[in-house]
Amino acid sequence: MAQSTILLERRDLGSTGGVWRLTLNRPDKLNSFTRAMLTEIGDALTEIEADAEARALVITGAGRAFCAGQDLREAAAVEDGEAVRAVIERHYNPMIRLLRSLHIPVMAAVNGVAAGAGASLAVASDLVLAAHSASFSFAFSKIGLIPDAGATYFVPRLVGHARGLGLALLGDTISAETAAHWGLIWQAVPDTEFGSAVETMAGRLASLPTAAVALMKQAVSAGEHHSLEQQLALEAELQSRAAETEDFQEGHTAFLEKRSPHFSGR
Ligand code: T3D
Repeated sequence: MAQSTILLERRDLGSTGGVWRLTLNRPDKLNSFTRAMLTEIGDALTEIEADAEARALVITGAGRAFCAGQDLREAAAVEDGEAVRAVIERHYNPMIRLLRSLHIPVMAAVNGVAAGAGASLAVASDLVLAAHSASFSFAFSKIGLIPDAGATYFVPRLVGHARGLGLALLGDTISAETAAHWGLIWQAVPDTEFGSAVETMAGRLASLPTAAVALMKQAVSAGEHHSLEQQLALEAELQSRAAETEDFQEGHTAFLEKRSPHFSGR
Protein backbone atom coordinates (compact mmCIF):
# COMPACT_ATOMS: atom_id res chain seq x y z
CA MET A 1 0.00 0.00 0.00
CA ALA A 2 1.45 3.40 -0.96
CA GLN A 3 1.53 5.55 2.15
CA SER A 4 2.56 9.15 2.31
CA THR A 5 0.45 10.73 5.00
CA ILE A 6 0.81 7.94 7.54
CA LEU A 7 3.53 5.48 8.49
CA LEU A 8 2.42 1.96 9.30
CA GLU A 9 4.76 -0.54 10.91
CA ARG A 10 4.30 -3.96 12.47
CA ARG A 11 6.81 -5.12 15.07
CA ASP A 12 6.96 -8.89 15.07
CA LEU A 13 6.81 -10.55 18.48
CA GLY A 14 7.62 -14.00 17.06
CA SER A 15 5.14 -16.74 17.80
CA THR A 16 3.05 -14.42 19.99
CA GLY A 17 2.03 -11.98 17.25
CA GLY A 18 2.85 -8.37 16.50
CA VAL A 19 2.44 -4.77 17.63
CA TRP A 20 1.25 -2.21 15.08
CA ARG A 21 2.30 1.43 15.11
CA LEU A 22 0.40 4.00 13.05
CA THR A 23 2.14 7.39 12.84
CA LEU A 24 0.22 10.39 11.50
CA ASN A 25 2.78 11.87 9.18
CA ARG A 26 2.18 15.44 7.98
CA PRO A 27 4.42 17.08 10.58
CA ASP A 28 4.68 20.44 8.77
CA LYS A 29 0.86 20.79 9.05
CA LEU A 30 0.75 19.33 12.55
CA ASN A 31 -0.56 16.04 11.14
CA SER A 32 -3.93 17.59 10.29
CA PHE A 33 -6.32 15.27 8.48
CA THR A 34 -6.77 15.44 4.72
CA ARG A 35 -9.18 13.18 2.79
CA ALA A 36 -6.17 11.26 1.50
CA MET A 37 -4.88 10.77 5.02
CA LEU A 38 -8.27 9.67 6.36
CA THR A 39 -8.48 7.13 3.52
CA GLU A 40 -5.05 5.79 4.41
CA ILE A 41 -5.96 5.55 8.09
CA GLY A 42 -9.14 3.65 7.18
CA ASP A 43 -7.17 1.24 5.01
CA ALA A 44 -4.59 0.77 7.77
CA LEU A 45 -7.23 0.02 10.42
CA THR A 46 -8.86 -2.49 8.07
CA GLU A 47 -5.49 -4.20 7.54
CA ILE A 48 -4.83 -4.29 11.29
CA GLU A 49 -8.29 -5.71 12.03
CA ALA A 50 -7.60 -8.52 9.55
CA ASP A 51 -4.37 -9.46 11.36
CA ALA A 52 -5.47 -12.29 13.64
CA GLU A 53 -2.04 -12.31 15.30
CA ALA A 54 -2.06 -8.57 16.20
CA ARG A 55 -1.71 -7.87 19.93
CA ALA A 56 -1.80 -4.05 20.18
CA LEU A 57 -1.90 -0.82 18.19
CA VAL A 58 -0.10 2.42 19.01
CA ILE A 59 -1.25 5.63 17.30
CA THR A 60 1.06 8.64 17.45
CA GLY A 61 2.12 11.73 15.51
CA ALA A 62 5.31 12.63 13.67
CA GLY A 63 7.13 15.79 14.74
CA ARG A 64 5.88 18.13 17.45
CA ALA A 65 2.12 17.47 17.20
CA PHE A 66 -0.22 14.52 17.62
CA CYS A 67 -2.88 15.88 15.25
CA ALA A 68 -4.45 19.33 14.70
CA GLY A 69 -7.77 17.94 13.39
CA GLN A 70 -9.23 18.57 9.99
CA ASP A 71 -6.89 20.32 7.53
CA LEU A 72 -8.67 23.65 7.40
CA ARG A 73 -7.09 24.66 4.12
CA GLU A 74 -8.53 21.59 2.42
CA ALA A 75 -11.86 22.07 4.24
CA ALA A 76 -12.06 25.69 3.07
CA ALA A 77 -12.02 24.48 -0.53
CA VAL A 78 -15.20 22.41 -0.05
CA GLU A 79 -16.97 24.48 2.54
CA ASP A 80 -20.66 23.69 2.59
CA GLY A 81 -22.87 21.60 4.81
CA GLU A 82 -23.28 18.68 2.42
CA ALA A 83 -19.52 18.46 1.82
CA VAL A 84 -18.86 18.45 5.56
CA ARG A 85 -21.55 15.79 6.09
CA ALA A 86 -19.97 13.70 3.34
CA VAL A 87 -16.49 13.80 4.85
CA ILE A 88 -17.86 12.93 8.27
CA GLU A 89 -19.95 10.04 6.96
CA ARG A 90 -17.33 8.73 4.52
CA HIS A 91 -14.23 9.21 6.64
CA TYR A 92 -14.47 10.34 10.26
CA ASN A 93 -17.33 8.12 11.39
CA PRO A 94 -15.96 4.95 9.74
CA MET A 95 -12.54 5.71 11.27
CA ILE A 96 -13.98 5.93 14.79
CA ARG A 97 -16.14 2.82 14.24
CA LEU A 98 -13.15 0.85 12.96
CA LEU A 99 -11.00 2.02 15.84
CA ARG A 100 -13.61 1.07 18.43
CA SER A 101 -14.28 -2.34 16.89
CA LEU A 102 -10.63 -3.43 16.78
CA HIS A 103 -10.11 -6.66 18.69
CA ILE A 104 -6.81 -5.45 20.15
CA PRO A 105 -5.99 -2.76 22.72
CA VAL A 106 -5.40 0.65 21.11
CA MET A 107 -3.14 3.24 22.71
CA ALA A 108 -2.95 6.86 21.63
CA ALA A 109 0.58 8.08 22.36
CA VAL A 110 -0.08 11.83 22.36
CA ASN A 111 3.30 13.42 21.73
CA GLY A 112 2.10 17.02 21.26
CA VAL A 113 -0.99 19.07 20.57
CA ALA A 114 -4.22 17.15 19.91
CA ALA A 115 -6.86 19.54 18.55
CA GLY A 116 -10.29 19.20 16.94
CA ALA A 117 -10.81 15.77 15.45
CA GLY A 118 -7.23 14.93 16.46
CA ALA A 119 -8.33 15.19 20.10
CA SER A 120 -11.43 13.16 19.22
CA LEU A 121 -9.26 10.40 17.75
CA ALA A 122 -7.09 10.32 20.87
CA VAL A 123 -9.97 9.98 23.33
CA ALA A 124 -11.68 7.30 21.20
CA SER A 125 -8.66 5.07 21.86
CA ASP A 126 -8.68 2.51 24.66
CA LEU A 127 -5.87 4.13 26.61
CA VAL A 128 -4.16 7.51 26.20
CA LEU A 129 -0.60 8.30 27.30
CA ALA A 130 0.46 11.90 26.79
CA ALA A 131 3.73 13.76 27.16
CA HIS A 132 3.63 16.63 29.69
CA SER A 133 4.13 19.12 26.83
CA ALA A 134 1.10 17.73 24.95
CA SER A 135 -2.29 19.41 25.14
CA PHE A 136 -5.90 18.73 24.26
CA SER A 137 -8.31 21.17 22.62
CA PHE A 138 -11.81 20.47 21.34
CA ALA A 139 -11.50 23.79 19.53
CA PHE A 140 -14.43 23.32 17.18
CA SER A 141 -16.44 26.23 18.61
CA LYS A 142 -13.61 28.58 17.60
CA ILE A 143 -14.47 27.92 13.96
CA GLY A 144 -18.24 27.71 14.44
CA LEU A 145 -18.54 23.91 14.48
CA ILE A 146 -19.53 21.31 17.05
CA PRO A 147 -17.21 18.53 18.27
CA ASP A 148 -17.33 15.50 15.98
CA ALA A 149 -15.54 12.19 15.37
CA GLY A 150 -17.21 10.85 18.52
CA ALA A 151 -16.14 13.66 20.86
CA THR A 152 -19.68 14.48 22.03
CA TYR A 153 -20.03 10.80 22.95
CA PHE A 154 -16.69 10.07 24.59
CA VAL A 155 -15.71 13.34 26.29
CA PRO A 156 -18.75 13.76 28.63
CA ARG A 157 -18.54 10.05 29.48
CA LEU A 158 -14.88 10.46 30.43
CA VAL A 159 -14.97 13.76 32.33
CA GLY A 160 -18.66 14.27 33.14
CA HIS A 161 -21.29 16.60 31.69
CA ALA A 162 -20.01 19.86 33.23
CA ARG A 163 -16.44 19.55 32.01
CA GLY A 164 -17.45 17.84 28.77
CA LEU A 165 -19.82 20.62 27.78
CA GLY A 166 -17.41 23.27 29.09
CA LEU A 167 -14.62 21.93 26.86
CA ALA A 168 -16.98 21.97 23.87
CA LEU A 169 -18.37 25.46 24.56
CA LEU A 170 -15.13 27.24 25.33
CA GLY A 171 -12.73 25.26 23.17
CA ASP A 172 -10.11 25.78 25.87
CA THR A 173 -6.78 24.04 25.60
CA ILE A 174 -5.99 21.86 28.59
CA SER A 175 -2.59 20.47 29.49
CA ALA A 176 -1.83 16.76 29.51
CA GLU A 177 -1.62 16.88 33.30
CA THR A 178 -5.08 18.47 33.57
CA ALA A 179 -6.42 15.91 31.09
CA ALA A 180 -5.08 13.13 33.31
CA HIS A 181 -6.39 14.82 36.46
CA TRP A 182 -9.87 15.11 34.90
CA GLY A 183 -9.88 11.50 33.70
CA LEU A 184 -9.85 12.38 29.99
CA ILE A 185 -6.70 10.29 29.55
CA TRP A 186 -4.89 7.50 31.38
CA GLN A 187 -1.60 9.23 32.22
CA ALA A 188 0.66 12.20 31.52
CA VAL A 189 4.38 11.50 31.69
CA PRO A 190 7.43 13.78 31.59
CA ASP A 191 8.67 14.41 28.05
CA THR A 192 12.03 12.79 28.80
CA GLU A 193 10.26 9.56 29.81
CA PHE A 194 7.55 9.60 27.14
CA GLY A 195 9.25 7.34 24.55
CA SER A 196 10.14 4.65 27.05
CA ALA A 197 6.73 4.90 28.76
CA VAL A 198 5.03 4.33 25.40
CA GLU A 199 7.23 1.31 24.65
CA THR A 200 6.67 -0.16 28.11
CA MET A 201 2.90 0.31 27.86
CA ALA A 202 2.80 -1.12 24.32
CA GLY A 203 4.63 -4.18 25.65
CA ARG A 204 2.19 -4.52 28.53
CA LEU A 205 -0.82 -4.23 26.23
CA ALA A 206 0.65 -6.76 23.79
CA SER A 207 1.20 -9.28 26.58
CA LEU A 208 -2.44 -9.23 27.70
CA PRO A 209 -4.83 -12.13 26.99
CA THR A 210 -5.94 -10.56 23.69
CA ALA A 211 -9.04 -12.68 23.16
CA ALA A 212 -10.29 -11.68 26.62
CA VAL A 213 -9.36 -8.05 25.87
CA ALA A 214 -11.69 -8.06 22.85
CA LEU A 215 -14.51 -9.41 25.02
CA MET A 216 -13.69 -6.87 27.75
CA LYS A 217 -13.87 -3.99 25.27
CA GLN A 218 -17.21 -5.29 24.03
CA ALA A 219 -18.57 -5.51 27.59
CA VAL A 220 -17.39 -2.07 28.67
CA SER A 221 -18.80 -0.44 25.52
CA ALA A 222 -22.15 -2.16 25.93
CA GLY A 223 -22.23 -1.12 29.59
CA GLU A 224 -22.48 2.53 28.48
CA HIS A 225 -26.13 2.00 27.52
CA HIS A 226 -27.24 -1.26 29.19
CA SER A 227 -29.34 -1.81 32.27
CA LEU A 228 -27.71 -3.77 35.11
CA GLU A 229 -29.71 -6.86 34.15
CA GLN A 230 -28.61 -6.63 30.52
CA GLN A 231 -25.01 -6.14 31.59
CA LEU A 232 -25.02 -9.07 34.03
CA ALA A 233 -26.39 -11.30 31.26
CA LEU A 234 -23.74 -10.05 28.82
CA GLU A 235 -20.94 -10.60 31.35
CA ALA A 236 -22.09 -14.20 31.86
CA GLU A 237 -22.08 -14.77 28.09
CA LEU A 238 -18.72 -13.12 27.42
CA GLN A 239 -17.05 -14.62 30.51
CA SER A 240 -18.06 -18.09 29.35
CA ARG A 241 -16.27 -17.36 26.07
CA ALA A 242 -13.19 -16.01 27.87
CA ALA A 243 -13.10 -19.19 29.91
CA GLU A 244 -12.79 -21.22 26.70
CA THR A 245 -9.55 -19.50 25.63
CA GLU A 246 -6.06 -21.00 25.81
CA ASP A 247 -5.08 -17.92 27.80
CA PHE A 248 -7.53 -18.75 30.58
CA GLN A 249 -5.96 -22.20 30.86
CA GLU A 250 -2.52 -20.59 30.95
CA GLY A 251 -3.54 -17.95 33.49
CA HIS A 252 -5.12 -20.54 35.75
CA THR A 253 -2.17 -22.92 35.51
CA ALA A 254 0.33 -20.11 36.06
CA PHE A 255 -1.47 -19.07 39.23
CA LEU A 256 -1.38 -22.60 40.62
CA GLU A 257 2.30 -22.96 39.66
CA LYS A 258 3.09 -19.57 41.27
CA ARG A 259 4.61 -18.10 38.08
CA SER A 260 3.78 -15.28 35.68
CA PRO A 261 1.45 -16.26 32.83
CA HIS A 262 2.62 -16.13 29.21
CA PHE A 263 -0.46 -15.27 27.19
CA SER A 264 -0.52 -16.12 23.49
CA GLY A 265 -3.62 -14.04 22.77
CA ARG A 266 -5.61 -17.17 21.84
O1 T3D B 1 -14.42 20.68 8.18
C1 T3D B 1 -14.81 19.52 8.15
O2 T3D B 1 -14.60 18.76 7.17
C2 T3D B 1 -15.50 18.97 9.35
C3 T3D B 1 -14.60 18.32 10.31
C4 T3D B 1 -14.03 19.04 11.33
C5 T3D B 1 -13.12 18.38 12.26
C6 T3D B 1 -12.13 19.31 12.91
O3 T3D B 1 -11.11 18.81 13.33
S1 T3D B 1 -12.45 20.98 13.06
C7 T3D B 1 -11.06 21.58 13.99
C8 T3D B 1 -9.85 21.83 13.10
N1 T3D B 1 -8.66 22.15 13.84
C9 T3D B 1 -8.44 23.33 14.44
O4 T3D B 1 -9.27 24.20 14.48
C10 T3D B 1 -7.04 23.58 14.99
C11 T3D B 1 -6.29 24.54 14.09
N2 T3D B 1 -4.91 24.70 14.52
C12 T3D B 1 -4.57 25.49 15.56
O5 T3D B 1 -5.41 26.07 16.24
C13 T3D B 1 -3.10 25.61 15.87
O6 T3D B 1 -2.37 25.26 14.73
C14 T3D B 1 -2.66 24.72 17.05
C15 T3D B 1 -3.23 25.28 18.36
C16 T3D B 1 -3.10 23.28 16.87
C17 T3D B 1 -1.11 24.74 17.15
O7 T3D B 1 -0.65 26.09 17.15
P1 T3D B 1 0.91 26.39 16.90
O8 T3D B 1 1.09 27.86 17.12
O9 T3D B 1 1.71 25.49 17.74
O10 T3D B 1 1.20 25.99 15.38
P2 T3D B 1 0.76 26.78 14.07
O11 T3D B 1 1.82 27.74 13.70
O12 T3D B 1 -0.63 27.30 14.21
O13 T3D B 1 0.73 25.58 12.97
C18 T3D B 1 1.91 25.12 12.32
C19 T3D B 1 1.55 24.85 10.87
O14 T3D B 1 0.52 23.85 10.84
C20 T3D B 1 0.99 26.07 10.19
O15 T3D B 1 1.32 25.95 8.82
P3 T3D B 1 2.26 27.05 8.11
O16 T3D B 1 1.65 28.38 8.33
O17 T3D B 1 3.59 26.90 8.82
O18 T3D B 1 2.33 26.63 6.66
C21 T3D B 1 -0.50 25.88 10.34
O19 T3D B 1 -1.28 26.55 9.37
C22 T3D B 1 -0.59 24.38 10.14
N3 T3D B 1 -1.84 23.84 10.74
C23 T3D B 1 -2.11 23.67 12.03
N4 T3D B 1 -3.34 23.19 12.17
C24 T3D B 1 -3.86 23.08 10.94
C25 T3D B 1 -2.89 23.50 10.01
N5 T3D B 1 -3.12 23.51 8.70
C26 T3D B 1 -4.34 23.08 8.28
N6 T3D B 1 -5.29 22.67 9.12
C27 T3D B 1 -5.11 22.64 10.44
N7 T3D B 1 -6.08 22.16 11.25
